[in-house]
Amino acid sequence: SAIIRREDYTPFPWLVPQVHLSFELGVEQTRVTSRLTVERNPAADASPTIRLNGDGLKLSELQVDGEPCSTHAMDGDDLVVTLPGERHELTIVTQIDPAANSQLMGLYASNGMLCTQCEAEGFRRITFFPDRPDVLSTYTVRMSGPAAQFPILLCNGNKADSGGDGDTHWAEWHDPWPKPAYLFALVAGDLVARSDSFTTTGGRTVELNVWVRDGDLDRTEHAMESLKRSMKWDEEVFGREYDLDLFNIVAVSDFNMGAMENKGLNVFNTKYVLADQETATDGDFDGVEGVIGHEYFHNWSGNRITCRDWFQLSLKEGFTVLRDQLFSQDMDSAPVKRIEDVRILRGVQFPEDSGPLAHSIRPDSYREISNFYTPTIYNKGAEVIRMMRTMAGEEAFRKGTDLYFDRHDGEAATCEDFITAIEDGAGLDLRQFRLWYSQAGTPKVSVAVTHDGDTAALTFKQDIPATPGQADKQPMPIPLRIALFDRESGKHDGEHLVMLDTAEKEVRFAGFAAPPVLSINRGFSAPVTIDRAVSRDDLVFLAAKDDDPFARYEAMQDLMVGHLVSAVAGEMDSAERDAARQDIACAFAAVLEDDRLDDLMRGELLMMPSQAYLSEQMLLAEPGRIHEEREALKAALGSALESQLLTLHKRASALPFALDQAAKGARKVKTVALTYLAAAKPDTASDLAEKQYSGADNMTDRQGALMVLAGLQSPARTGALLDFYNRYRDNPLVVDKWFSLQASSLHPQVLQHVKALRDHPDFTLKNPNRVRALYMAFAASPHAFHAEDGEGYRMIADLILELDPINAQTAARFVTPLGRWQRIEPARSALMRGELERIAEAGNLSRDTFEQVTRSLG
Ligand code: HT7
Ligand code: ZN
Repeated sequence: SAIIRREDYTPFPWLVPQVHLSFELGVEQTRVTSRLTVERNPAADASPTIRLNGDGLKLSELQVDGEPCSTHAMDGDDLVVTLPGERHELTIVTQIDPAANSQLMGLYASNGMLCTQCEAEGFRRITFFPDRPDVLSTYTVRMSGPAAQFPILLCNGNKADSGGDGDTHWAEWHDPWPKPAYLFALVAGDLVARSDSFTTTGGRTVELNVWVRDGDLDRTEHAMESLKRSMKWDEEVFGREYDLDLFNIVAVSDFNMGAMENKGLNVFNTKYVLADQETATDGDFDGVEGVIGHEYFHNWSGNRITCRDWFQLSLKEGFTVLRDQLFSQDMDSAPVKRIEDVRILRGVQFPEDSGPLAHSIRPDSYREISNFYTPTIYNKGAEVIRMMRTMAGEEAFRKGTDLYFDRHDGEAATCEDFITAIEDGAGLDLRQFRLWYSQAGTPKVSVAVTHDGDTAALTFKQDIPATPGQADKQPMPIPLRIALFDRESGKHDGEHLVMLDTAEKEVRFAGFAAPPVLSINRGFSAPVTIDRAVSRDDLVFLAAKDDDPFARYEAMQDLMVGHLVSAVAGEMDSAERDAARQDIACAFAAVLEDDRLDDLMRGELLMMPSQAYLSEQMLLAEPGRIHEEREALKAALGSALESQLLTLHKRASALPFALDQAAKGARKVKTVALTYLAAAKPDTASDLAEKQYSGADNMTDRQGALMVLAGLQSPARTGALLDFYNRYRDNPLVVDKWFSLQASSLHPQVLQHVKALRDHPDFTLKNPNRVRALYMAFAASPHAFHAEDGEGYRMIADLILELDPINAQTAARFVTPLGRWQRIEPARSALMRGELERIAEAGNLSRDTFEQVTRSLG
């Protein structure tokens, strides 16, 4: 398959101002009649032909200006029509089979309903069309079908008309806002809605609906409230109002990603709509709020201004992730949200940036665009724009985004357009900063502190590692928020923003009679790793005293990471190990006792660095050793702090259920306490977890307890798992949790459990949520996925081969864990590479999986 390059972009030679679509809907056969008005594009080179993309389509009829066409040819899957004049009308008829569409791209059937997913290139599976984001059209859509099977007919925009004759009914929809084909959507099915309304500052009353299957309605309140909060927040914080009279959200259970921002008709994975106390954890509630916000915010950052081409994907995704992160910060605990976002970035994006799939946030080439919906485009993309905000300040940044929205409204824009608007509106010089868009790799910043007389000097160095296709890098501007603490008073006299924009830099600060303690990258102001020689004493100091919550969290993490990395490397004798563990236990004790902390933050400070993050700190990871040392540290802390952890668990258990931060925090620390106790005192923890499980009146407590039990070899384990399944067997999202908990557990027999679960009657390769629930959880499990004999790797490779013909997008995502082979010790590395080679040799691979496997092999 061909490589598509950013530098080859040319505008499309034709404009398609109007599209009329007519769908005669059926689950096994849908007939699509498309009427396109096409005009020559004055801004492009003229062409005698128009290329209409198709993917697996059969042409039933083609007319040009009402006459059968004889001047067309197929070029692969595309339809190429020769057109003599300036303006024509094309009529195209295709027949498709939604029930056979297991890829879940284009028009597909899910649970008896019909829905679409068109981003990035799904529209070409419905009808022949210039399926590229820079072709914007106004859509009028007629849908007709059996009224009993599809009582609800939804499409983008506003409903213009509807009617019926006998058993068949129809609806006509019109979307006044020109849009690219990837934002097209329709839904037909037997659905019910929670309805509400929102009045914009401009006085427009918007009808809001959340559509779900009958029986799920009482789990939609949180989604609706989140939507209303999002609409209000975007008006207040970014000055963006909604622009239609209707906003529909539909939940579907078969979906490749989280949700999709189709104009006026967002389609969501049920996982990000349905939530109630009994079946959703606090994390699930937060996920619903975040994704509802994200898709809603796309109405401006994505729909009103879209992308010129798919290389600009981060223009809408990076910016919208930043917007949803800021929204959730404002709705919930800002410091905790920031810590969670950094944890995701470092757990997922940093490994991508240091592996064979590393790419810049504006890539130069791809084979399959679906492979570029990555943590780099999304999360690093958000961090890059967040740095602009840090450098500009909030007010000036808002001037920049206002200018961007004004200047490019209605356009298909580029990242360059965004940067220029921020430069002009916020008054920044971003010439050198543009390197963040073109250079991949996580910069490493080293810093040393020296002290002479009354002056402290900080010496910085930056180094950006080589990544595939980019051997040499240039220094980038790195905004580092820092503070220098006086050891005596435990205070600092103000924060500084250091711009590290050269390979090396020295910055001096006067007024320090003694060497200060450096707090660096506060708030995680730049997506970099910090390398510095820092004493455990200084980390303990910062862990207790730093007034920046992220920096305090970071000090706790560094304390544990420092110890674990040395322990894994075998650099510590037992006395040194004891001393390190004691320091960490002291820092934990301080956090447990600090009554100025809320429990949400306390939970973060007590969180152990993840296996993925620890592996990232080592040149060649030894998964087994990291896992052992991590568990040993947990056990040591559980032992040293047993009584405090028990007290914490008891105190937190006394709080009744509520969705406020205090109650959420209490639930969080309860399970954190259990995990440490489980490592140290499995019997005590098993009893406590069993009680927490059976007494739970909410899913957070129940799932937390079950997670702990699932990892123990205790007699209570089987009973609790069985009870959980029987309680929730009719709720697919909770059954997903049941699969995940077992696949990610600390139990030594996880491999066998996963094999058995693969044969469970509720397992299916057709539902991405279920596949991810079992196998993504498994691929993240250190001891099972990385089993020494390679069985875990073999299982993931087998899954990829079996899933690829069914759902290539989902299959390709499982290549990533095997792609870590270059960063693992030699024996496992060879086994992982061997599995990648086995996949590569299989033949008949999808473009998605082929691209990921070849890139991963390097
Ligand atoms: N913009 C949406 C992307 C998306 C997607 C991409 C490929 C295949 C399936 C997909 N479903 C949704 C989601 C978002 O970022 O908002
Ligand atoms: Zn998005």
